[in-house]
Amino acid sequence: MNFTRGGCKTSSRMALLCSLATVQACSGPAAMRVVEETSAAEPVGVAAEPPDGGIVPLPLSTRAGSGRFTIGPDTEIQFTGGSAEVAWIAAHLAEFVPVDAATPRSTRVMPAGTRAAGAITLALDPALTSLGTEGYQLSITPDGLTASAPGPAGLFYAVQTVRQMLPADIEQISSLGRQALAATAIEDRPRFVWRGAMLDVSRHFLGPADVKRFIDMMALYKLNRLHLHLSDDQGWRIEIKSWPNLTARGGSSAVGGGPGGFYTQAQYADLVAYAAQRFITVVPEIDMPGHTNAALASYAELNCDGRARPLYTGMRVGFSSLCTTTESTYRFVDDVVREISALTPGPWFHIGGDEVKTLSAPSYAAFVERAQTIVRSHGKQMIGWDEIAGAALHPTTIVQYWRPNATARDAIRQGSSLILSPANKVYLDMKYSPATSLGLRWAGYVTVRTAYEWDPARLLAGASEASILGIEAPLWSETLVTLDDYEYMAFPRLAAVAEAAWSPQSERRWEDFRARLATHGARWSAMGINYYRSEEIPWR
Ligand code: IFG
Repeated sequence: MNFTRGGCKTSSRMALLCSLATVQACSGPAAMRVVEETSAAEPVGVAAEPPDGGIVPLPLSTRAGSGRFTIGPDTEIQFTGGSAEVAWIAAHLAEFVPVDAATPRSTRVMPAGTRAAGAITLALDPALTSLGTEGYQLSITPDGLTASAPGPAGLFYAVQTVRQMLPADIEQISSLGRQALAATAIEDRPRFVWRGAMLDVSRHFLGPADVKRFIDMMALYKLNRLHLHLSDDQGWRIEIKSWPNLTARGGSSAVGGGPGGFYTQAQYADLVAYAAQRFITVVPEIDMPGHTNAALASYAELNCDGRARPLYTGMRVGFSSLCTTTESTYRFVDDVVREISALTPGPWFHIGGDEVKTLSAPSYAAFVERAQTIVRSHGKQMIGWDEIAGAALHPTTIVQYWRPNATARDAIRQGSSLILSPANKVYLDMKYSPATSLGLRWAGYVTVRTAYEWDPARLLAGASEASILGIEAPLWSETLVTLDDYEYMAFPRLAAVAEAAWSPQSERRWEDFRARLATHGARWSAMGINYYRSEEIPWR
């Protein structure tokens, strides 16, 4: 019986795998064979050669070996470094390793330290410091497959690489024959540390299960930052216990007047944990002082005239602002930042700061500086859209560059680190072409090639590689309602962004990328991803 991965259908399977893995983890270095009861036999044979070199993002270095390593029903997965994290990664890999339909198999644990020929080994090796915290080595020979990394993130990324070497149909849980992997030696590590996507869950709300599906898709491409745009004019999407009306009223609507929605604090914490398990750090954004109509509609005291605003379901921007001259605003900011920061293990809190048209420059700068003090008082580093560079920024504050015709001069002058989100290259709510029904076009049409073919280190004069943390692709949801809509706009362009953020600039070529990406359409179909079959890619 086949059923696709992702979503609740497979969570019971994953729970089984994890429980087995956790049991193994406490026995130190262990080998485990994790299989499950599968239904009626399907032919066991050697599957077609896995897609040759279809890995995205392109690894730092790949050397072909000779011969092949066959993964079959008897292949053991062993892991060393016995942490629960590594055990989970082994169980995660076990989801993609072929299982034998012939006979149900129980779990077999090999004595610690026994290396069976033909085994898959995941090994933590702190000595591999040259690979950085996210790098890994992958050695595939006829005798076995070994992934080594100085930290668990590298092992997780090695598994994503192995996953992409296996045929697309491993993405569906079905019994498969033996899989042959070409002998290969890979050494890999990312160019940039910030490889992200942003979900605007405010214009339209996206439920927790859909956000988890999106996280699964991000993980396949080694993305590691999920920025959640949790508030805006049209909706407040996270429970704040000290200001309950923010969700009771501010969370009750959306663009177009739909029902809206919000995450309880427990649901937000669960999303943060789900992302962290896949080495993705959640970055919460509460946009301020602008883009705040949902809050202004929820509490009269946040408005300078003391009158609560009506809910807003349109698509205009720039008309709203917290009242920066009343102390209740700063009590509000402090309470919101405190409650969300307590639920957010990641080091960052994003205050937005974009498109404030109703404040003078000095009033805006004074607000940003006060918000910065509040964010830091709760132990977080502040991030803001590039307008915040008009204020005096703390050295740890990060500027997220988005406006194509801006220069980020003030940010560069202040020596701020930058996240690059140029709207004319990575705003995934931009239409692919005039024929794209979803999305906007104020920053121009963004083709897959546009999203791919640029060098982050040469985008902004004065912004050298050292000041660039990396890239983040926003998905604004004025016109996106369902997960299908997000998937349509995100794929294939998010894979292009992932490679631009991970792979060496000198090795990146559009023609090579599009040929490699051509094999991913079948994988996305197997995963149930509603991707855009761009005519730029020779899908196969
Ligand atoms: N700009 C606004 C977003 C959204 C976007 C849609 C930023 C930082 C246009 N601000 O991008 O709220 O409306 O493409």
